[in-house]
Amino acid sequence: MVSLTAPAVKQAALECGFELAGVSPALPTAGAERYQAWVGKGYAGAMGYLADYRAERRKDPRSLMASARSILCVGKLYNSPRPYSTAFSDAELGWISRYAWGDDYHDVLRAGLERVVARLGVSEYKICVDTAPLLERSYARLAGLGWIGKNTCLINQGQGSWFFLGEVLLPFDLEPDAPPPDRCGTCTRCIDACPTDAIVAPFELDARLCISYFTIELRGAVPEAARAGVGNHVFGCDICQDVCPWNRRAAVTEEAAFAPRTMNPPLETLASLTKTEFDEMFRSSPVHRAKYSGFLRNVAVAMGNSGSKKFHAPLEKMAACGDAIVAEHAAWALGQLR
Ligand code: B12
Ligand code: SF4
Ligand code: SF4
Repeated sequence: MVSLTAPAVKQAALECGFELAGVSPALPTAGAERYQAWVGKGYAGAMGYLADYRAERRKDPRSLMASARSILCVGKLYNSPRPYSTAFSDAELGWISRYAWGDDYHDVLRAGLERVVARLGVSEYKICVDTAPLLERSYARLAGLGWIGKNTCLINQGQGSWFFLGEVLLPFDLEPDAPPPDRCGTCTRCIDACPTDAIVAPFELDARLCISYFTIELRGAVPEAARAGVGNHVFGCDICQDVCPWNRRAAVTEEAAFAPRTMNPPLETLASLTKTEFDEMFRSSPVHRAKYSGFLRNVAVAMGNSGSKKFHAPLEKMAACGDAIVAEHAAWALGQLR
């Protein structure tokens, strides 16, 4: 068992495959007020899990583990040495966002954090990766992992912002880290580059306008007015991070599970996938979250935005399919190409 001091706990995290590690107290933060205001403005859209009873639990990490005193916050890089979406102009290819090129991060981070607690020898703990009602960016900022950028992503001065967050709630006091200063300064590149104007103010994102929300979280129809802005994105969006100066020399992961498999496949290939082929192609990938129907919906929108007449035939086929949402988006896309 490792002696339970903050340096030892962070060292254990670094040795278990995390590039960033820091400690914050398990107490309510000012982020909770920002969050309440964000939900109050309706920015969560149809992501009911952000606005329901779990919103209350987000105010205090002790709602997840009553005995929690400290939070070990970790960051794990997923960046690959491949070009950014902003460097691509082939509209006949779909864009899958960088974080989804390899295996699903939830399992990878959880397994890494299980190794950390095993090494520490603690028996009382709670591991969180994304899905728990915990304000991950707020606590990671307090733990010194980075500052919250105007694009709302957590950015680390040395590593950039291409990293996932995970946490372990622990039942003992550890010396906390301090948040780093905001290094966005007068820059507004992310706000200016967002094609759907989803960053409605610095540090404030209206998810109802975000391509990531449309292509991953939203079930049902993408609002028609927003479809042109989605471009060739078929899963997620990287633009506000691609343009960030802190990602110009961003660090690259060594994690084999995040090695890129599917990045910018031809839209025609994606449109022809059967459900079984979709499951096979995106097995253990985050893309699965969009579900088959949602993914084909995204492909139809991207085809409509491509300006390419060669997509007439696959779109005609989609417009005649039994899935009302896919069919409606394909009909819209055909209208765009005409
Ligand atoms: C819902 C959600 C989304 C939504 C809403 C995103 C958003 N910005 O709120 C959508 C679907 C749009 C989304 C998109 C993405 N997401 Co997301 N998402 C989440 C989730 C589940 C909850 C976030 C949340 O509570 N949002 C509500 C807002 C209010 O909270 P917030 O962003 O945490 O923080 C805000 C305030 O608290 C405030 N704030 C807090 N403290 C402070 C302090 C100071 C000084 C300031 C100025 C501001 C400030 O700033 C923020 C903006 O309002 C988290 C996991 C989690 N449990 O936290 C992942 C998470 C934030 N997502 C993540 C990722 C990777 C993405 C994408 C990059 C995926 C992609 N490529 O498409 C994009 C990035 C889009 C973007 N610019 O944010 C990572 C972020 C890692 C990082 N380095 O920041 C997380 C942490 C998941 C994880 N475990 O790794 N996501
Ligand atoms: S992820 Fe894309 S759509 Fe969402 S805020 Fe960033 S640039 Fe805009
Ligand atoms: S692009 Fe500029 S304003 Fe936006 S997060 Fe990066 S440094 Fe901050």
